[in-house]
Amino acid sequence: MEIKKNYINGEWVESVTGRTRDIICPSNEERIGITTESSAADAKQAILAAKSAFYETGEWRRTCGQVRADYLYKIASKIEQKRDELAKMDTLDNGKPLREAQCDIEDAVACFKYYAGLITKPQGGVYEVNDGFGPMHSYCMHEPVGVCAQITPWNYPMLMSVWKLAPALAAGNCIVFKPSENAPLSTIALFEIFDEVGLPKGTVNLVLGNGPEVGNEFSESLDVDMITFTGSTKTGQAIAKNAVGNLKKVGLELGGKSPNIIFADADLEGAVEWAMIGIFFNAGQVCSAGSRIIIEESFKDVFVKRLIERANAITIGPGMENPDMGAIITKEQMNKILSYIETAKEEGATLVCGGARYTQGECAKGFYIRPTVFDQCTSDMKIVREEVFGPVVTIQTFKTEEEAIALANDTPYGLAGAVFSTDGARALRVVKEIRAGITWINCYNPTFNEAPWGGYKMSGWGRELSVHGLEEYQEVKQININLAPGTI
Ligand code: TXE
Repeated sequence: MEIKKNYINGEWVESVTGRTRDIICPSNEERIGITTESSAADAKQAILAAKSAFYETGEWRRTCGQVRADYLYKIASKIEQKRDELAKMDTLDNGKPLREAQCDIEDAVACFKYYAGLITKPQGGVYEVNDGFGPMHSYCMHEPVGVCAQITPWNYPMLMSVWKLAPALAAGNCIVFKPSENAPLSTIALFEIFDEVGLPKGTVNLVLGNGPEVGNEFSESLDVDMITFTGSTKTGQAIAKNAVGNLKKVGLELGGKSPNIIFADADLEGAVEWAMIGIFFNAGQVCSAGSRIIIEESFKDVFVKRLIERANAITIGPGMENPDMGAIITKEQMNKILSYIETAKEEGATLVCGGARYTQGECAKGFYIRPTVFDQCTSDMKIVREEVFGPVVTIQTFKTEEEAIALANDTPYGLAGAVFSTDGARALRVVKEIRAGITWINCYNPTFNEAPWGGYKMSGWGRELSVHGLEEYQEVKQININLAPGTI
């Protein structure tokens, strides 16, 4: 099996450590790849390559927006050409159903195209300044931040990489990138595409390895101007602390414990189907997962009965066979989810569905968990307070609108939330009160390249996607010109 290498300054290179890492398929525990395993020294080399490309050569940042857009369109079309291969890679690496991986690849193509289009549109502005200094012309322009370090998780291997790389490249930055060591294969293939389209040397650099070695070097380095990260809140906090050395810009997309509020006047079938998408899609390994169902008391019994019927009907299996739900990323994550389930039982939550590892048939190998529902939950329980990141949902009830809002906001997180009701004014009123960055009414989880993605509170800093996602990777410079006669 070929050892996949780092990509530094336009060359594929092995880590100085000589170490390697086996990449394991969570669906059957088989080895599907080998990567080089890097250290801080490799990360340093990549950072120096990006620094030199940005500050010395400056080729990428000096290209006009249209030229960068042309590169981004070429990248999008190469991804499109390799769509089947890339989708299969994500399915094997992550365990998700093939159909979902195919959607991820389509979204990745659309994301590159979106930022290619956006970077050719007007940015900046002209200001009407006071004339205390004589006649002046004042305007501002957007510039790239510089060397951007980017670190991604394993739940959407290709898509999370693209959400970061597309806007950062569009803005003209040079990049050092570390994908999750648990699912790096499609990102390596993406860097092969970058190589094929001929991005200037040092513009994009890939370092394969773990968080404590490579990730730490990225966040601590005084040569990195910005770090963006998607992953756990705990690691996000560590990154923010490490980043203070040179006060680099920090973008964080972290965990969540998002409320899904359901009123008694909601459409039953619709609310159940969306609630299922909210928590069982990608086996619940979604930062925005609707992991807390908060339902009007009078509607609970009928809703929970239907939810259990539908959850029990979910097919589970290897992603390549396109089941409803695939595997959990690693044995560690699976055990972590199982331990949350045990704690919930001990704390008095009522298990009404699932609650165990799934080992039937082909699933005897691999890491599978049955869709799990806990009823009779209270806000003080660990299962309600902490991110499980698996197919586990809690049920709490309310009698009044105010109570629903209070329960929804009783969390340190603020990533997402939803309201289900056929009373439009009420749905709008309640969604306005949810302290979260991403909200839905009568649906759960639809995501758009055009709309900003990110959290309040402990769910992070900054936004990805949309025009806001581009601006995260830009500095704003004001330029004031003296218009006094004879000065220019
Ligand atoms: O996350 P980590 P893990 C949450 C979810 C999950 C938990 C643990 O609750 O159960 O995190 O998952 C890199 N400096 N989310 O352990 O450690 C690491 O190599 C710099 C939510 O996988 O945060 C990987 O590339 N980087 C989430 C990335 O951080 C470090 C998605 C994510 O790993 C580092 C994934 C360090 N010190 C997990 N330590 C979401 N928001 O979608 C690790 N990393």
